[in-house]
Amino acid sequence: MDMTTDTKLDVTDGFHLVIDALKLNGIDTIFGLPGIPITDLTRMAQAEGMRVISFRHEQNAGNAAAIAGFITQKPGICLTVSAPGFLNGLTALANATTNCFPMILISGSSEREIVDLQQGDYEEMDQLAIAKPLCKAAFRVLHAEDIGLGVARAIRAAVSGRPGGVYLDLPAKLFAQTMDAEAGKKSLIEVVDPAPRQIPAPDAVQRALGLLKSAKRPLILLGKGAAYAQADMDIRALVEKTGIPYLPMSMAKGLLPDTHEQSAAAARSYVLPEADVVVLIGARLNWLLSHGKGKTWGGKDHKAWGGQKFIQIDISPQEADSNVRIDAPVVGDIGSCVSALLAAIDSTAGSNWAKPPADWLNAIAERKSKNIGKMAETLAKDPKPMNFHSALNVVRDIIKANPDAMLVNEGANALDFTRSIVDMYKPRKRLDVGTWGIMGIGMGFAVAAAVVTGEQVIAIEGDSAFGFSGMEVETICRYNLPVCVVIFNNNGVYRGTDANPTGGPDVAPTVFVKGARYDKLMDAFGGVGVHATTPAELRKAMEEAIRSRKPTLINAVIDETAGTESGRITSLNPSTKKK
Ligand code: FYN
Ligand code: ADP
Repeated sequence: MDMTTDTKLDVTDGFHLVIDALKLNGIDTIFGLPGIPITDLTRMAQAEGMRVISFRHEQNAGNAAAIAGFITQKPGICLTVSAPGFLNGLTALANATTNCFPMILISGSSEREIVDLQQGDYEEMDQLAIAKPLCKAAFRVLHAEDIGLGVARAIRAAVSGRPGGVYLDLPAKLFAQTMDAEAGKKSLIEVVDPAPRQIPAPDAVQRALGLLKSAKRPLILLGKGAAYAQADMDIRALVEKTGIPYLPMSMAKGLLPDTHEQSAAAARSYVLPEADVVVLIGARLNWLLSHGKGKTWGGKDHKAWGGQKFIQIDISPQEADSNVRIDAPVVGDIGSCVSALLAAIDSTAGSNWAKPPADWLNAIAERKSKNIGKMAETLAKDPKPMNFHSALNVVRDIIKANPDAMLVNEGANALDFTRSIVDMYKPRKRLDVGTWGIMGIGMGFAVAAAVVTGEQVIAIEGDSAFGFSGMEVETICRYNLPVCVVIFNNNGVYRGTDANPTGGPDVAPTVFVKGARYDKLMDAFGGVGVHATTPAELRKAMEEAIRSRKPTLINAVIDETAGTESGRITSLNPSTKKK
């Protein structure tokens, strides 16, 4: 036997099996940060044609992966080094799980034998155990031949059912393990139907339909689950066919254009307590909806039920009754549920579906036009110094002229004012702080939005919020991404006017350096930094950023007295919170 053929047997290794498994499943981008033991993995992934986006801090890479998952319905991949890098990625993993964004945090880890005996390995940590309670599923792969399986399980866990964050632990030793290339190839799994449709039960659909028919003051609430589902046409058809007014939650803005005549966004505090039947589509009755009860919903105190009946469309069967009774749960994927509801409407009522009573629609229209009129008045003012409204009037025009642009938004006042002032025209364009109201998503989301969509990104940032991920402006410059960051700089958290009551040398805890020039941060990395003190300067700079697609950071100077404590959620501060 000729021994030379044997020694020439093709081999593969753990590094390549990870890359091949991801590629086989259509995953072409990794967000991460190189270091021991995954530096070579990032190099090899790039050599194999994957896009590898390197960040300055893992939390930002993790946020990028999470939002890439939301935009694409494919799990976003975040790759980190062991212990400290892994821990830095965990906030993003937990946030992704909380928000139902599919992502996979892949971390290198230290040697199991040493970790388990606590012998003090380099970056020793039992990462799998720590990740478990913070994500939807967690797996560890010990043998190269199981890499395909581990990746397949991670993908299924991330995107099937209610999406979420998944942890995949890859010990350092695994990467160098070799195996026969052909056997390696065979060990990989191309996941078939990773997020299977879940068809709602016909009786659940009929129950929902019956309730809807009985409604005198119906309301549809669209959440980010509805945006995630990419069932845009059917959702629009349901809204328009039934004529029911709808309220978009923050990241569902644009699912139908905010200028749609059935949008009740500008009459929010009127419709919630007045509605008699509410259809929740991919929205949870959590704190953002006052748990479905209390004064927001017309209850006599914050614990009291307002009398509404609820239909809830959700993929998670456990979501119903989490806060108040759900009279008609419809469990399934939103695409299937909405189309089943549409079909049921067609077969019972055809084109004769009775639109909601005119007095309900007229009352909403009246509130809306009053609020919109008031808003228009405020936006028309040109105060000196510039305030949130006059600055956002510019952003509003820019988004209207560029409806494909991705809008990233974080802060307190910078978040709340942007949400109500800046209309969105297309689905999944508004990316923000989500279920936790988390700060720090800004630059990670901006990078991912640019990388994944290729569209212009506009990030509207409070000056405090920006600080959490600000160093990633270097990443934005390095990859030459079309990101325009606008910092609403009012010299502090909420505003810049707090004083130290003792008169001591330290400034108040909420106050930053006055007159900070964030724009110079961008100059340092070769991007375009602009200092804007008027709406005209802001407009010019934003228009130029969009025209040139150059990385741009605009330091928009806002009146330091503008802004309230915690924006619209002041009441959640313990000193003002209701007992
Ligand atoms: C909305 N509104 C408008 C418009 N859109 N008026 C005129 N024109 C337009 N287009 C009105 C709307 O009717 C409300 O007025 C008000 O503007 C605010 O609307 P919004 O933002 O939809 O409503 P609200 O009450 O703030 O919503 C509650 C919430 C929201 C909890 C869903 O505040 C939210 O998403 N918050 C997230 C906060 C967060 O996470 N912060 C980060 C941490 S900050 P009225 O109807 O008169 O009420 C840490 O400190
Ligand atoms: P919002 O904050 O906008 O109200 P939430 O994050 O609270 O939105 O709610 C999203 C809901 O959508 C979750 O309950 C989740 O289970 C559900 N969801 C996510 N994706 C889908 C889908 N494809 N089909 C059905 N429900 C989904």
